[in-house]
Amino acid sequence: METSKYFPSVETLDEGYQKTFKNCDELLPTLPQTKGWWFGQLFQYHGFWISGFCIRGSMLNHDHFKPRSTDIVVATSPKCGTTWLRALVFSIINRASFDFSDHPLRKANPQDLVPFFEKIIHKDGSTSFVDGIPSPRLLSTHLPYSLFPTRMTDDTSACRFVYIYRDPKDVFVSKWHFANKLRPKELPPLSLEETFDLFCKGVSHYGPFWDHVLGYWKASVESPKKVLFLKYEDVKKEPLGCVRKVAEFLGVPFTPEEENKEIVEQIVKLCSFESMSNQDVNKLDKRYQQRPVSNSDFFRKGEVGDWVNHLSPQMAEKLDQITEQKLQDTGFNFH
Ligand code: PAP
Repeated sequence: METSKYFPSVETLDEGYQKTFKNCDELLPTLPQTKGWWFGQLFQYHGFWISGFCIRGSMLNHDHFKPRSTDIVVATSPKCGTTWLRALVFSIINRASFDFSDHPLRKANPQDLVPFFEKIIHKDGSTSFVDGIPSPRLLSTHLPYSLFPTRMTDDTSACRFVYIYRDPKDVFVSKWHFANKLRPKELPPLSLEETFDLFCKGVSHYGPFWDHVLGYWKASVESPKKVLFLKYEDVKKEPLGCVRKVAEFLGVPFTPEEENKEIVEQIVKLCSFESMSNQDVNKLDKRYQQRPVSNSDFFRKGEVGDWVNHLSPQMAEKLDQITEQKLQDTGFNFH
């Protein structure tokens, strides 16, 4: 795997970490593999298609991460509103610390304020970086709920997950655009049709999409104090109500004084697509950052229902049918 690019040499790590690295290196070649939509391979790990790097992140989490009761995890399947939810949760939790006119979200992309868990857990080759983040830690993940250790998911642990999902037709379209932006120039663009087939078969980063959503939905039903389950379309329609709901869930409801000062309204405005996509930091191109992805790649249209501009009626019907089949007898309904 791509060890040397990201880590100090494995031999310099503590024995426990070396063991996890070795286990991962031995496991990956035994798993079913396929090409990712942009670069790298995806491996089928516990039913989900995940990169080798993020599988190792998940294994480090299992073996070494020490959760705190104050941890807040922003969880999503990719392209369901990760950037938006990171911004909302960050501004809700830190609302007393910053002035809205000079807010960190005006100077940093949400991924720098709410770091990507399965990536930063490798930083320095051990969990030391993530262990050093002061409480309350805000982390973001695409990992399915079933991949978290019970010490994070059982009722004795107080860490919380805020999850957002979205109409799979819009998710697919957003993911397809993103994949084509990220694909190396020497590769041909991904056609809508071939990518659509992959998505329908569940072969996409952290797919199958439906299994990801269902995992968090079940957890939210079983443990409503641990997992809050939101829908992108609802946040679009009722942003104020959703922000209040998140704040209550996180144990920091808005006070009457804050309501009088219209703090909820200011959070919604600051985190809106219009405001965020117009911040200079979010217009940055990857050539000016040491990243494979530009900040601007996370802002495309931010609309509900853009799928009508891309999918044929047959494609839309097929995705709706898959959704219906996947949800049959689960008690969950996307609408
Ligand atoms: P990630 O999971 O890879 O981090 P994520 O942020 O979920 O990406 O997806 C980007 C999508 O969220 C884009 O959707 P689109 O392609 O349909 O346009 C992006 O435009 C949208 N998005 C980003 N920021 C916001 C926001 N503040 N409000 C609403 N939608 C947003």
